[in-house]
Amino acid sequence: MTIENALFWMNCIKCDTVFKENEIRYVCDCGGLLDIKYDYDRLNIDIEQMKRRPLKVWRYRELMPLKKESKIVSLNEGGTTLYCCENLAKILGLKHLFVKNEGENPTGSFKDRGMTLGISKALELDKKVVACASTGNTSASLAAYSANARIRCIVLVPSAKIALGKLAQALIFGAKVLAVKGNFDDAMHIVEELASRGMIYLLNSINPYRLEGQRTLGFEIVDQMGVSPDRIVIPVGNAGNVSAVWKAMKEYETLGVIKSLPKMCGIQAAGAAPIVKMYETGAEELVPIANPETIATAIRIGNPVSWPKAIKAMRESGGTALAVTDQEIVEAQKLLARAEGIFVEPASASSIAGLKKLVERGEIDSDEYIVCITTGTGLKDPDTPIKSCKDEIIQVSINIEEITEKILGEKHEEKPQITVSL
Ligand code: AN7
Repeated sequence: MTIENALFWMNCIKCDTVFKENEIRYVCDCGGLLDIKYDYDRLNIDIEQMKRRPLKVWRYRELMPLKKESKIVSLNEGGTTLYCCENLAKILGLKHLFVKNEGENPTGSFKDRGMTLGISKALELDKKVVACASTGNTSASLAAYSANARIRCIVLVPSAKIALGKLAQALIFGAKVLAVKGNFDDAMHIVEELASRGMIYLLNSINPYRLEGQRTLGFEIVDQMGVSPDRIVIPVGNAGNVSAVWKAMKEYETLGVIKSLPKMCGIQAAGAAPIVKMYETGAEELVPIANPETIATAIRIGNPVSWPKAIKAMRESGGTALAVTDQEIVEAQKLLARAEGIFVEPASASSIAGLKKLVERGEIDSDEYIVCITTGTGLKDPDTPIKSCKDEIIQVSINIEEITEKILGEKHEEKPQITVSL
């Protein structure tokens, strides 16, 4: 179904009901999630012209569901590096491995891609108060874009399990920070209720506009590589991002930009892996995990709202869903840092840990072109690396002999050794 004379509209993924683009709603009456659909014929999309613009989120503005360019709130997001990781590829026995490092975004995570559009849309819809529940990065990003847009921002975060750098960002950007005595899922439930009472404009990824901004991550990967990769490995928490990237790939196929599609591989932490469970059992409904637990606090989520879109992405693409343990995450964080010089947070390292596991299971062909998405910078959450590397600190006195001995002594290695159990 379409809406007459509209360039874009909202569409229920479950029952196909359509809603006008400016209707304030996050789900259909049937409970289904919403997607943004476009009338591509009327959008006048000129891919070659887009490609002449700088690699940034707003390079794709004809494919962004915003009517007024004057409403754009941008901190110069997108255009992150796609690293060709030859060292890591060699260690894992692969030939073509890339890392798309989303930690390079303005507030240090991929969330900025969604927030630039989400906040612009909030202004276009004349919303004055925005809010989200967050494990950290969403709150940091929403707070920054709200500050720039000069609108009120409320964030609900789990009181105990949030990386300090993320909390610091939400605070310094002037958001009203509510530390909920509960986990992310409890906070999410509350903001959904506040939204249904009309108190706030909700900018979690259940808001389809936010995901439309995030899907530029997929467009960028293709524009940087010139083709679609064979496989995209991506961390999964609330399950919005894997859905957004898959949507981008299918749209690029529809628009004739790519001929093949990647397999989408979603990685969850073992203590918070309800989508993996669903994938493994072939279930049609998600069974939430009551007390999710993982060192990767960003993806410590037991009841991800976008699961119907995410499971579709993995199943439709012929991909997979995989769980990795905290230990595997910590090792992968170290491995990526030491092999390539890229420092990512634990949740992001889960994509590397997941790839390693897929290789070990023989599920990957060494010729494949693989992109791992590292979703956020490691700098916001120094606790984990400090703990995992603390035994490597060498305590010394202010004594040149002692220091010389330590440098040249038994501990000396010609170059750092990367240990992998392959
Ligand atoms: C670094 O900030 O959910 O599957 O509230 O911060 O789209 O949820 C963060 C999620 C992966 C998972 N990597 O993405 C939040 C939040 C990092 C993240 C994810 C998050 P989704």
